[in-house]
Amino acid sequence: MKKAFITGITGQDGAYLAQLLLEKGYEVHGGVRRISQPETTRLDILGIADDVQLHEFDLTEQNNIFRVVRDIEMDEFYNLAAQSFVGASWELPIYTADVDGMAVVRILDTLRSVRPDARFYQASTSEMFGLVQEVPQSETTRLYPRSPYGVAKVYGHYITMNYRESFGMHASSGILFNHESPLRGKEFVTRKITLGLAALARGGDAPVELGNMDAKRDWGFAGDYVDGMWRMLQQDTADDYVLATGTTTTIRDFFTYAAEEMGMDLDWQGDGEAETATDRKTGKLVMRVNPKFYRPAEVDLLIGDASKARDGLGWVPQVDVKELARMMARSDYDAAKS
Ligand code: NAP
Ligand code: F7E
Repeated sequence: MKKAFITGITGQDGAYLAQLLLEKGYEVHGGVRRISQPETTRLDILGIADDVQLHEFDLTEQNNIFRVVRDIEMDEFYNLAAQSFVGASWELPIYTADVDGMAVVRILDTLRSVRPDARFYQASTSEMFGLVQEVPQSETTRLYPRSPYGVAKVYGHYITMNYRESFGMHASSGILFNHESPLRGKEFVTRKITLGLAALARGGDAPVELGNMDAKRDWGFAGDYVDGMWRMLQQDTADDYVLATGTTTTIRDFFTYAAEEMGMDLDWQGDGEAETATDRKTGKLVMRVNPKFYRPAEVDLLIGDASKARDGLGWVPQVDVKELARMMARSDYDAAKS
């Protein structure tokens, strides 16, 4: 039986990855931060909280990393934990640099000393492309991060590559474009939209307040993406791979797809800060712009070229953006019933 350790097991990807590895017969261990009220909601929703072994773990503590690497004879180490909210990274730049950047070398260096044969996965991100230098973006596109989050992740990405090249470690980075699900954190734009629309469809009257409606993202389903992570670590040779759908969509269009699932018929008016959407059927205002959600620097366009993952890993995403929006809106609507 293979053993895996997942940092960030209580997060969106951590929960889906744990589920996938359990299905494959792994013994699954995960790191959880010590907080006053342990939070395993996503593991509970997937029905796997009792099937994984949880360890107190914070990426800022070198001793935590050392102890789990020493005590768990893991075959695979997935580093999914992060301060993952781009918007917060301008308020927490130093913390973000530590957790999303420096912590990666803490893990790699510990693995190098204690468990050099363990395979390592680093959660790199399309945010590293930032002000994109090429369309679509692939593994060879020049990086130009636009947030403290993106900058920290660039360090994590390059140090992973460096330990692979310097010490022959089996260390891979997945450059993952946005991936979402009903388990997505509530502050990310897709989930914020589907939660807000579900509340409106259930009789609420608070419009969803959003920032930049013109940003474009390449959105896929998180369940597909964790399968890609696992595939990377099954290769004989470690490498870096983009995972993406190859389709890009504005925030406005994602909103429209989710609203359609709620039976709404939107009337879009105005632009910039004056943009609104009203449901023609009920006359309710369902979206207005609030500039407080604008970012100091924006990533305007992301669209990935995942042909290396398709050809090398046999990885093909199964869920398109419309289906994703419908899945998330339906899930939030059903949950709002109870
Ligand atoms: P998420 O839902 O925000 O989960 C992040 C996890 O990291 C949570 O379990 C969180 O624990 C944990 N964590 C945060 N700070 C920590 C610390 N100091 N020590 C230990 N654990 C800590 O993120 P996600 O969407 O699953 O993303 C997984 C990874 O992929 C992240 O590294 C993210 O940056 C990266 N990524 C995500 C996407 C995407 O679209 N989802 C795309 C590319 C890359 P708590 O539950 O205690 O907060
Ligand atoms: O923003 C715009 C916002 O916060 C997407 C993380 O998983 O994916 C995620 O980062 C876009 C941006 O995700 C609101 O300005 C408009 O252009 O959902 P998001 P993100 O920043 O793309 C990458 C790949 C990661 O690696 C990250 O960890 O939506 N937007 N209005 C808004 N965004 C939010 N959050 N809230 C709004 O009201």
